[in-house]
Amino acid sequence: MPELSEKDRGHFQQRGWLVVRDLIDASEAAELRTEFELQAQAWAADIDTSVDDYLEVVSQWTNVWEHNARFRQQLHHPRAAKIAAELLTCETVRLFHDHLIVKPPLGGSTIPWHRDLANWPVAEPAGLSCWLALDDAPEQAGAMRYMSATHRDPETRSIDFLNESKEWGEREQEAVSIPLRAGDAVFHHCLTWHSSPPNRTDHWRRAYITIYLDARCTFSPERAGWHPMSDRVSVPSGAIFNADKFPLLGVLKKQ
Ligand SMILES: O=C(O)CCC(=O)C(=O)O
Repeated sequence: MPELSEKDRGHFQQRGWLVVRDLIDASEAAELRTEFELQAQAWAADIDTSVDDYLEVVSQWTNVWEHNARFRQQLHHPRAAKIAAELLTCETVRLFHDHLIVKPPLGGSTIPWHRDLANWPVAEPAGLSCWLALDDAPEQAGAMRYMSATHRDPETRSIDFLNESKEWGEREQEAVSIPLRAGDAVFHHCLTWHSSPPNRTDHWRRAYITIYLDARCTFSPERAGWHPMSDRVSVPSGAIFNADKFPLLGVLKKQ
């Protein structure tokens, strides 16, 4: 029984993003927020600093699943991986990496327009992100923005996040902002241009993002510049990713 309707799958194919309401329920979102707070305290204690000082400086963490059992459980959420496989029209998906991205009250920077694949050491355009809202994320809180249908545009070189931003000119008006409630998720294709503004509310904006690849995707370090995941790869260029660091997550049909 598929998780998504044909209409949902068609929406993703056409626009390059899809909102899935209530991927997790309110109590699961609250659990993940508490777990984040505990984990942030532990990370701060590791470097002998207060959690408040730590969170003033650090706002992104990758491979959270390796540090925290509750996020590991979330990673294995059966619906999320199944939806990813349905959207990628493949039988099995693999984790590329997870990350937590946090924008504090009245803080966080603009994440400039970019496409994910341009920065990944992955050969095939067969990946997507599941951006799961842990807090309500209305437009003013730094909600995700997309340029619909740009996943169909030709591939482009990577954007240097610190020094450049793609300007859309008048086309900026076409950008869609995706306000979410805690527990909702938006899935976006690895070629869809996206960005997010700073958080202008007095609430936290925390998101847990899982990046899925079609399990057949191959390592291509030549394709992107330095990427933090490349050090975790133990196979040669052109080979399928090693499952110890890039585990299989969703199987629609055994291969
Ligand atoms: O969380 C954000 O503000 C940006 C996330 C993003 O760019 C991504 O998930 O690819």
